[in-house]
Parts: sequence; C-alpha cells; structure tokens
Amino acid sequence: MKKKAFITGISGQDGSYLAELLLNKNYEVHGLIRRHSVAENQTVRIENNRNRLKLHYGDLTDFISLQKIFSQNVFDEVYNLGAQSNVGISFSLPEYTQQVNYIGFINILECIRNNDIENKTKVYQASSSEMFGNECESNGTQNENTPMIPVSPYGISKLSAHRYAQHYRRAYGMWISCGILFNHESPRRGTNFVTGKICKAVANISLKKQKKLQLGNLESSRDWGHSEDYVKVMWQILNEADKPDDFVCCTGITHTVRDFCDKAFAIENLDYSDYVVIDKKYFRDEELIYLRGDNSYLLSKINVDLNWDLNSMIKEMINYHKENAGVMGDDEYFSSLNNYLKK
Ligand code: F7E
Repeated sequence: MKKKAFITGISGQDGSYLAELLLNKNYEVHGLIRRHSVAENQTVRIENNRNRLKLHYGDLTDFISLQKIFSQNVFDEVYNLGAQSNVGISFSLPEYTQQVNYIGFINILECIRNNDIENKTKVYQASSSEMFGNECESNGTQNENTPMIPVSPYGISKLSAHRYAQHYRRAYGMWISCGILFNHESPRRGTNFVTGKICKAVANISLKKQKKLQLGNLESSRDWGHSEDYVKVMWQILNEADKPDDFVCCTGITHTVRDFCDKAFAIENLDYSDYVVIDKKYFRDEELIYLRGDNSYLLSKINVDLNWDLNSMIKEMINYHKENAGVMGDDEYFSSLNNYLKK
C-alpha cells in the first residue's frame, strides 16, 4: 500500500521540494491549497506535478476545511509547512501571523487527535531558528537546549506552536517531531527574503535591467542551507529517527548579509559596494543579529547528507533569475505596494 502524506504549504519553497521527494518515493501526496486572488502565483512551483498530487482547498485558520480533509483521510505523515513565513512582514501582521502559524497548527493537531484513532499519523512541525532570538551558547551556537527568547511576532508564533508540539507529544503520546530549521534557500525562495532579493538583483544588474539594490541591515548573520537538502532531513526525521523529538538542522557555518552580497555580486564580477544602497525601511523593529546552528544531536540520530554549499547555491539562484528575468516577483509586488503604505 502506498504511504499517504499531507503537506500544508505545498506550493511554497519547501512544500514543493518535499512533494517532489515524496512522489519519487511513491507516496500518495495530498496538499493544502489556499484561496488566492492570483491563483497562478501560488501553484507555479507544483505545476509540473499537478496531476500527480491530490490538492485540497482549505486554510490553516479554517478548522472546518481541515476537519473535512482529515475525516476523509488518515495520513501516515503530515508535514506542517504552511506559514506566514516572512519575519519582516510579521511586524505588520502580528495577529495574522499568530493565527496561521500557531492556531493553524493547533487546528492540525486537533484534527489528527479527533480522526486518527489508531494513533498512526506522524507529524512534522516546521519550527524555526527564529525562536532563539539573540540567545546562544558560550561558543556562539544554538542547539535544541539553547534558551528561546524570540524577537519577532513570527518567532513568537513559531515558539508557541513548538511548545504545543511538545505538549501533545507528552500528553497524548503523538508522534510529533519538530525540525528547528535554520535559514534555507533555493531558486524557489521568494524575492522578499534577502537571498532571493539579492540574487535576483545581481541577475538583473548583470543584464542591465536594474541599477541599484536597496537593503536593510547588512551586519546580521545567518546560517544558510539549501531547501532541497533540508526537505530530505524532514523526511528522515519522521522515518529514520527512533523517536519523535526536536532536531536542529543547519550547516554550522554563518555569514553576514554583507558577505552574501559580496559573494553573489562577485559571481558576476561585480563589486556589491557599487550597487547596494541602505534603506532604513528594511530594518526591523527588533533584529535577530546572529545565528549559527549546532546540529550534533541530529547527526547522532540520522545520517544527514547535505549536498549544497553556499557558493553553488548562490550560483544556482542567480542563474535561475537570469533565465526568468522579467517575471514579476514578490519584491516588486511589495515595493509597488510600499509606495502606498505607511510604515
Ligand atoms: O532576512 C536582513 C534581515 O527575510 C535575513 C525565514 O525563512 O529564516 C527566514 O527568516 C536577514 C535579516 O530571513 C533585507 O534583517 C537586510 O537579518 O531573508 P530574511 P529571516 O528573517 O532570517 C527563518 C529561519 C525562518 O524561519 C523564516 O521563515 O537579512 N535583511 N536587508 C533583509 N531581509 C529582507 N527580507 N529584505 C531586505 O531588504
């Protein structure tokens, strides 16, 4: 019998890579699709596999829509990747961020608890390094036991959901694992995240379609991996770990946004300092300054195989944006809106 998986956020970066991975493993893959005014924007990443996927209209914030899906299907694996995932935007949308990322996850947990009578469903919750805020160990890294004091509405919502995952695991014996994923990118990364924005700008500047790149804080450091590598780890966490738990997933290497710019522009033989302009609009009300993960616990449980290094990933992203130059991205959409919005 085919294994049955359900992915919330299937049309996002991680969801679409995960759907491809599970289809290759011969799963029956179900996914949650939200109502969207421009539907194409949402489903473009899963277009190639559309006829192999079972898509359900619904919303993490709409319990009734979820209840219908879960009353008709008992899944072997549920991956909760749906989120309001943009940290910067979460400062403007604190309540919505909490509704989707936290209450939405409780909705999923309750649907499983109500319908999965044999307790067979394994749940993967997308927790985030943003939960740590500016806390770290004495060597500057973050692991599963590092204190969590988030500094954004997004981080708070993810920590709330994380605590619920731990609570349901203890209280009801449910198999719920949390991947505390550090930043992970790819050509499918939205261009209102910093790496997508930089790589798209480098592509456009080298094609002479753009002159400058406006950015916020260049000094914050992130531990950047590749989404394609990390979705494999999500699957392994549910299928290869001996028990449900929390796992940090990261590269252990950190770079500033400035380093990232330097590397990306250098690939096209450009000097970032000729093009990058600082714009206060992109600074956050509270900033998470430094992230560098320690994945020793994950490595002690699972054979993790990360194939991508930062430079190859940046090249892949720039090439993608060169090939797709002219397609309107999230960044342009938001900056056109920004002209009308007050901060
Ligand atoms: O920002 C700085 C910004 O928006 C990275 C999400 O996937 O990873 C992601 O969250 C850094 C921040 O990602 C711009 O201030 C400078 O310090 O690419 P980002 P994030 O906030 O780290 C975590 C693990 C998640 O879970 C989240 O869902 O870059 N920065 N200038 C900028 N950031 C943006 N977006 N735009 C700028 O112009």
